[in-house]
Amino acid sequence: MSLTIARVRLTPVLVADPPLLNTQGVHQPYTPRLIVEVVTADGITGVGETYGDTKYLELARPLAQKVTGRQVTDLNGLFLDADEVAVDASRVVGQTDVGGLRGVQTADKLRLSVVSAFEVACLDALGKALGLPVHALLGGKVRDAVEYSAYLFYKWADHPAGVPSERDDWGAALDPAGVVEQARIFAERYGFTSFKLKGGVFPPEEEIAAVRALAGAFPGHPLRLDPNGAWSVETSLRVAEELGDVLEYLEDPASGTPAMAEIAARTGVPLATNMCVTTFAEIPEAFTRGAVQVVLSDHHYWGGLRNTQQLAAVCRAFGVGVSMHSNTHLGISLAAMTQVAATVPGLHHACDSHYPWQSEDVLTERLVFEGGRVAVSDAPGLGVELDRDRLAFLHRRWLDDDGALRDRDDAAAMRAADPAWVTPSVPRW
Ligand code: GKR
Ligand code: MG
Repeated sequence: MSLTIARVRLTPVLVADPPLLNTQGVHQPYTPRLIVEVVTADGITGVGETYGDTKYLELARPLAQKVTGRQVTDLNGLFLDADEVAVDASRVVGQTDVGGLRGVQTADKLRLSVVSAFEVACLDALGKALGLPVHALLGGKVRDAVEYSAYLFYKWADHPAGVPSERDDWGAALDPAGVVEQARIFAERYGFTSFKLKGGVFPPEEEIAAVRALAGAFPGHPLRLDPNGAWSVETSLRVAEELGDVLEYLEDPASGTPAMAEIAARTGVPLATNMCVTTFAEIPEAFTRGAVQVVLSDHHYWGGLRNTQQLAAVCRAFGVGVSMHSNTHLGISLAAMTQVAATVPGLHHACDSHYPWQSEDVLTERLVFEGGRVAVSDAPGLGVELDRDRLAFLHRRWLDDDGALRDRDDAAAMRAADPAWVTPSVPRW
C-alpha cells in the first residue's frame, strides 16, 4: 500500500448563502469555500474543506505543491511545510488585521486555517486506506452522535433586489415573533433542542426581547446570544442581568480579553468565545484572567482536528468548557467537526452549525440531523463522498464570478441595500 501524496487538487467554490444578518452586515448571496483533495499514489482521495477567500487560496496553492511526495501519515511534516510556505503570508495579512467575526486575523491563523483542510484530507485518505473512520485515527469516539444547536439569525426574506441569488424557504426573521418562528422550523426539521441567536444586529433591548420570546416558546431549553463583541462592558452586564435566568451562556458579548474578563468578574452568567481565544497564544491571558468559561473551537483556524483535541485538553486542565462554533460551511466540514467532537471527552455544550442554512453541497449525500444530532460515521475516513458534478457546478460559479464574491465581505453585501453602510466600530452599543 502506498500512502504517498501523489497530487493535491484545490477547488474553490461559491456556495449559496441566505441573507443572514450580523453586526458587520449581511451574508453575501454566495460564500467562498475551498475544497482540498489529497490523492495518494494508490489513487485514494481524501477530502478537506476550509475558508475559500483569495488569501487562503494563495497559501493553499504553494502548500499543495510542497506536500506532494509526503506520506498522508506525516501530519507533523505537513505543519512544517505550512510553516515554510507561510513565511510570505504575513504579506497577505498583517499581524494586526482585525478580522471581525473571527477575532483578530493573523498570518498564523490564516496558515492554520489552510493547513487544517490538508490535515483533514490526509486523515480521510488514511482512514480510507486502512478501512478506519477518522475518529479511530484520533483515538476513538466516546459518543455515537454529536449534538448541535439551532443557529438562529435575524434574516431578510430575500437578498436585496437586483442582486443575483438563490431563493430560500425560511422567510424573514426580524423581530421576536420571527425568531421564534425560525426556531420552530429548526426544531421541526432537525430536532434541535438548544438555540443560539446571532445578535449584534438590533439594539440590545430588541435582542433581549427575542431571547425572552424563545424562552417562553421553549421553556427550559439551552439558549445563547452572540453579538460578536458588539456591546460595551456595561451593556453586556445589563443583558446578562436581564437574561441571566434563561441563558446557557453569553457568547462574545464584548470585544477582547480585557473586556470579557471585566464582564466575567461582574456576572455569574458564563461567557463563551470564538473571538478572544482563537489561538493557543491567546489562552494564557484569557484563562488566568478568568475571561471565558467556554471556548468554541473552529477546527479550521485552530489548525485541524488534532489541534482541536489539544485545545480540549488545555481547557480541561483549566476547568474551562469546550465546544464548537461554525461559519458558513459544507458537509465535509460538518463531517470533520462531528468526527473530532466524537473524540472529545466532556463536551457539555451542543456545537453550532451553519449547515442547515446551506441548501447546496459537494457531497453525494448530505449529512442529516436527527433529534438535533449527527450520527458519528464509522465508515472509512470521514464517511462522505464527493459529488463531482456538484463540485464542478459550484466551481463554475466561482470561475464565472468577476471577483466581487470571492472574498467574503458582509459590509459590502449590506451596501447593496444601504449604500451608506459602514462596518460599525465596537462597541456598537
Ligand atoms: O456567519 O454571520 C456569521 C457568523 O457571525 C460567523 O461569521 C461567526 O464566525 O458564527 C460565528 C460566531 O459564532 O461568531
Ligand atoms: Mg460566536
